[in-house]
Amino acid sequence: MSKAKYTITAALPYANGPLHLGHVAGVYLPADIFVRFLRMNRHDVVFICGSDEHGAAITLRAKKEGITPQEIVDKYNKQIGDSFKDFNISFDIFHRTSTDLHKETAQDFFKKLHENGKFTQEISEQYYDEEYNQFLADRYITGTCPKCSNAGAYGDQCEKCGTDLSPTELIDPKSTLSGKTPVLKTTSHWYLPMDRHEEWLRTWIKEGKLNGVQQHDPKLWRNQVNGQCMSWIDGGLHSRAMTRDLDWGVKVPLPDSEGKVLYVWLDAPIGYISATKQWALDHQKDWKDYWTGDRKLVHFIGKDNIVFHAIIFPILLKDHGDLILPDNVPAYEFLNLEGDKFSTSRNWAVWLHEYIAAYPDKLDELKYVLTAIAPESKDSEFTWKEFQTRVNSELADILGNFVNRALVLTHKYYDGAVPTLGNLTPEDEQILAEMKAIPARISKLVYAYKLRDAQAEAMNLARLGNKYLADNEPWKLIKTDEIRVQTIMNIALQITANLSIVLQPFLPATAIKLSQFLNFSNDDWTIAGDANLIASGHKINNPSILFQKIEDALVERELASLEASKSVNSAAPEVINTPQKEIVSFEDFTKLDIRLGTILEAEKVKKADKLLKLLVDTGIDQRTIVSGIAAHYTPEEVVGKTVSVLLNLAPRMIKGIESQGMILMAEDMERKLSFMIPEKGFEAGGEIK
Ligand code: B3M
Ligand code: ZN
Repeated sequence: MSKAKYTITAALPYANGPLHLGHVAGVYLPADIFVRFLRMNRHDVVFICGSDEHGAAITLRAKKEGITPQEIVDKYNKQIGDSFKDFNISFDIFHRTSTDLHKETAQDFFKKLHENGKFTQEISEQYYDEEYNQFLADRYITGTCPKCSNAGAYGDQCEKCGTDLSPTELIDPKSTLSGKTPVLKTTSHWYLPMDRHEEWLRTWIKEGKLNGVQQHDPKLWRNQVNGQCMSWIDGGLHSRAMTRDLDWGVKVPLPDSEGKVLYVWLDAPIGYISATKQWALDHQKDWKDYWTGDRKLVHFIGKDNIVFHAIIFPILLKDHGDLILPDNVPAYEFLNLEGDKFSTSRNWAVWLHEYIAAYPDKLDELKYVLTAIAPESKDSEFTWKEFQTRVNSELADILGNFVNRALVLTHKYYDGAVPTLGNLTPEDEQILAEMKAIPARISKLVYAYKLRDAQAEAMNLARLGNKYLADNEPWKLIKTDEIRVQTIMNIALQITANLSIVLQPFLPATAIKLSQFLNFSNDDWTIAGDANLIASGHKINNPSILFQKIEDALVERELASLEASKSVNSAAPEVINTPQKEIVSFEDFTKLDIRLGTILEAEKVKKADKLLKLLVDTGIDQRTIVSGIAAHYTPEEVVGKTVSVLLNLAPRMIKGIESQGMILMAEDMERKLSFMIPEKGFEAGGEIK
């Protein structure tokens, strides 16, 4: 049987912020382990990733940072890409969805489906922000979740209960741009009629069959993936809009579609294809070989991306006609941090680039711990204390201790030359049999996407070696039975050589160190288990310590820095910095007549909770101004206050009252409005310049 060929993808991270350990543990590290293992087993494999540079995740971040979306994606594409490189994640390509190649690929894909009647065009009413002149899809709109009453649900999803939403389902919707209640306005979009696909999806997911032909082994799909998909399908699939009214994204490639772009969840997975195309161009390959025929497509993702990869993208791939569907969608649950969810906005996170900068010589330590606690079947938690315990008592005390003993004793007794294997005791036979069995057990687990257990199995080889030396105590035996010690040390060195192979997928840097120590290097998984990897007489090099113990000070420092971010964040809730407005000339500025005024009278405006009707002494006259401060001040509180007033604003009718000017206010960190005249000694009529 020829070896299976693989196209492996890791979810394209949004280029809107740095990566944290949750991302690493639940997508990139497992994907990397899987791919390294496949390469060692000589599978034909390509490993694809890139940054996801469209969608509201990008534009809202740009708004927050006060820079353009292009600047945001350039910034974070570089930062994320560098972190992946530094952390030694072995993508064949890390591409971008803002490239021309991607845009063309996504547009061609869309056009083909459109021409083949795979979309429907529907006119509907959607929420619209009149202040920003923008339709509000996805993250542009928030409101209360109809399922769990979470007040911060988004137009596409409630992050609290995981329910998939559409903006019109939100209770009390608000624009995330202006904070105002949106209005409904008609617009036309292209929809994917997912209801047409229910039947085949059901059999494909449940039985792994398509048109009666077995495609994949459904038993290898994780329960939560099957569960989420079936609950979607059982709940009935609906049409889903594949386009948006936005100016940031891949333009809809059809006439009369001005101002419309592809839905980010249509364009992003096609990013896997365009990345493959770029990689193929760079390596004189044909990208189609990686997306057609007899090949396993595997998407490593987080659980919040399941429906997009296991339902929507498969529909699109099938509609395209000639492309393969995923063989598996290994989805990870979430990793928590010290008892709380990772949160970018609250800065409750361990950022990958910060870890790398602080501990550049402890990357495998982090990989080891993240794999050991990976949220494969349920949410799990990273704590610095557990990090310390696992590094110290597993990596240092077992693996490091064993390797060090084996190598140091070889130098001491045999001047660094591998001793001869003599007669084997039954115990030796058993050790060798166990060593032979371990690689096969690891393989089985990796092919079943159980990487946590697979790594534990690789560590069992180190445990085996450590126990073998501890039980046989060659450092004592050397005084009475030199011949026996030769055999013991030979076996210990064969175990070490085997470790340099089986650890490669999980701890690549450590495996390289072992190879250097042993002066032996091999990346062929199929020879793992062999009891004669290094011949007697072979000279090894001097070892150094594999793993330094993690001091209490490190744990304390990291916990203190997390605590600090907690207090900073509770003091300062998130404020969205609005970008600077257009430049105005000095002449224009001097046209504004801003003066100090004193509030003489104040009363609530009927049927308007936010408005106060004020009578203001401006120094030149007394006039009525309607001001939106009722949520912050009672009428009694404002009477007598000196405030800044824009006098020559064109009068406006507000709730039937003519407002002749505007009170200028400052917004504090809590979004509370304050008057801006802090000290005494100012009187009505004073000019503000
Ligand atoms: N960028 C969502 C996420 O980072 C999205 C994944 C795209 S994969 C095609 O969770
Ligand atoms: Zn909810």
